[in-house]
Amino acid sequence: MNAACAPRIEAILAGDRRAVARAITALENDAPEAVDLVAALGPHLGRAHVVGITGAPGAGKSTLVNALLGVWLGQGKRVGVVAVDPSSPVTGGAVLGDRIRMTEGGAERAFIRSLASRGHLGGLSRATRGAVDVLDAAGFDTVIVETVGAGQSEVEVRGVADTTVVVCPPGLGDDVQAIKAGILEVAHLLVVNKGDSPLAERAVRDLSEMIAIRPPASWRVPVMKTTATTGDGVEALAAQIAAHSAHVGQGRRLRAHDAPGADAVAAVDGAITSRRAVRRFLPAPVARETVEAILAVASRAPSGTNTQPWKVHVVAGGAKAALSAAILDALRDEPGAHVEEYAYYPSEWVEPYRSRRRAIGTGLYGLLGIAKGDTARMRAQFARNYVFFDAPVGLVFTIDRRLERGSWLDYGMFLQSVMVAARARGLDTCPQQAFARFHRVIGRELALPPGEMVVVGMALGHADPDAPENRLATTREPVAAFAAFRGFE
Ligand SMILES: Nc1nc2c(ncn2[C@@H]2O[C@H](COP(=O)(O)OP(=O)(O)OP(=O)(O)O)[C@@H](O)[C@H]2O)c(=O)[nH]1
Ligand SMILES: Cc1cc2nc3c(=O)[nH]c(=O)nc-3n(C[C@H](O)[C@H](O)[C@H](O)COP(=O)(O)O)c2cc1C
Ligand SMILES: [Mg+2]
Repeated sequence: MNAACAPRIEAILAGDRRAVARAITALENDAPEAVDLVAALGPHLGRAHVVGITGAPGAGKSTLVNALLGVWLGQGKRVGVVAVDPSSPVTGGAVLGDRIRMTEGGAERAFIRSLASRGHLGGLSRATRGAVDVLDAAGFDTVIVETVGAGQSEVEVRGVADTTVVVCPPGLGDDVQAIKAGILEVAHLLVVNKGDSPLAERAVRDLSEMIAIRPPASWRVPVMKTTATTGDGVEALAAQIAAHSAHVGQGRRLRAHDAPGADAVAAVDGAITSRRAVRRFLPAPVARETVEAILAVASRAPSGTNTQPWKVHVVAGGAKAALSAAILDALRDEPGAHVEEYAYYPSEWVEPYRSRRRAIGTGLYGLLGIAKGDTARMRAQFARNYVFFDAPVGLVFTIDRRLERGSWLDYGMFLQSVMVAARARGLDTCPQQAFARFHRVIGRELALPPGEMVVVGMALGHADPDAPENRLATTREPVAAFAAFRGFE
């Protein structure tokens, strides 16, 4: 966790509604602090019982959520609700929370929040899980998550919830097979809502038959009937949800490895897209075991005929300080005497690369308030590379010089894997080609055998969230600009 998070975490843990709302907004917007926030909440999770309510559009999910909210608030519970991709105003579904005012003190004990789908892969799933975590940490006894059960989202809710309730409309008709394929897999409870419909009884029968032919399991999925609009069957549903909660115990969702699909997408994409080159770190240390775990994961990167061309020299504490000092001495005393062994950049810049490269320089110096032409400050900023931007851990990557260009391809994959594995652990990095220039100094300080060539350095640690240089937002070309598709349609 980074230090700046601490007061916010305290406020969330204390149940401060504004802190809760703000944290969820940060998650929804995929704000940079979101990753740290989620990581910091980790130790405080697992007390709430999380109930996922999913099912076809218009099945009556929101009406049912309102009814359940009424039941639980009536029992004196604190209840949070997260509605994912809620009904558009056009379809005019039930308004979440319109029952709260009917409960004494309900307004203080309920917290309702909608999350809009943003379209970026895995983002909604991540935001949903994060919002649930925030409410869990804030001390809500029960957290309800409403999602529309189309495509992947049932799977999503299963990973987020302890208990998943699938709401079916009556009149299942020929859809039964389709429902069987998708829904039964995720449901802990099946509910036929709109029990006031003449078709409801038939739907309950059909679903019960399906359940009956399933192989025996420790939890047999009950099929229930509710009329959410009148409240019929809702207390019985609440009782069954409680029974399931008792069956699985606290925090099932945190142990749920049975539905990796959408969760994995969110986790992997999150680790990749939240990575950025961090250029100021907090002093907070990183344990050797953590670095070893990251390198072990990264070593699963592919390489041609499994050649594994990477070699890593990890420095911290005195070793890191000594390396930094030696390079800074060389930079000061003999700046012209050190050049790369391999060309990283072309000797002459052409478009569009020149402009992209310039944007990074301009952006960084702009954030730091370094004026154009202020070469002294630019140099000083550049020199910060050699203290690994204050990171507690520095890595120097080397390669056997007998290897060819193909191995450098492998090397890139390894480097990215290191950075992504770091991100997955809430850590930040900066890959640093700047070190290649000082390969002679590095070779001397680290006693590298002559056959090892310095590829890059890398800073590893916890980003300083308040540092202007860490606010550099880099852009990417859209897929259409760099990928050509043929033969689709
Ligand atoms: N007759 C009857 N109507 C119901 C019942 N439950 C919900 N409805 C109605 O069904 C419509 C849709 O209800 P919602 O609760 O908005 O359904 P939803 O599943 O949340 O819908 P989306 O969020 O748009 O997917 C509303 O007009 C509700 O009043 C019920 O038990 N009986
Ligand atoms: C191999 C490699 C070497 C890099 N070397 C440096 C470096 O020496 N110093 C530095 O500040 N940034 C360095 N960067 C960071 C890039 O400037 C940065 O990745 C790029 O601007 C995109 O920004 P982002 O990583 O924040 O998305 C390097 C990146 C890579 C991949
Ligand atoms: Mg709804």
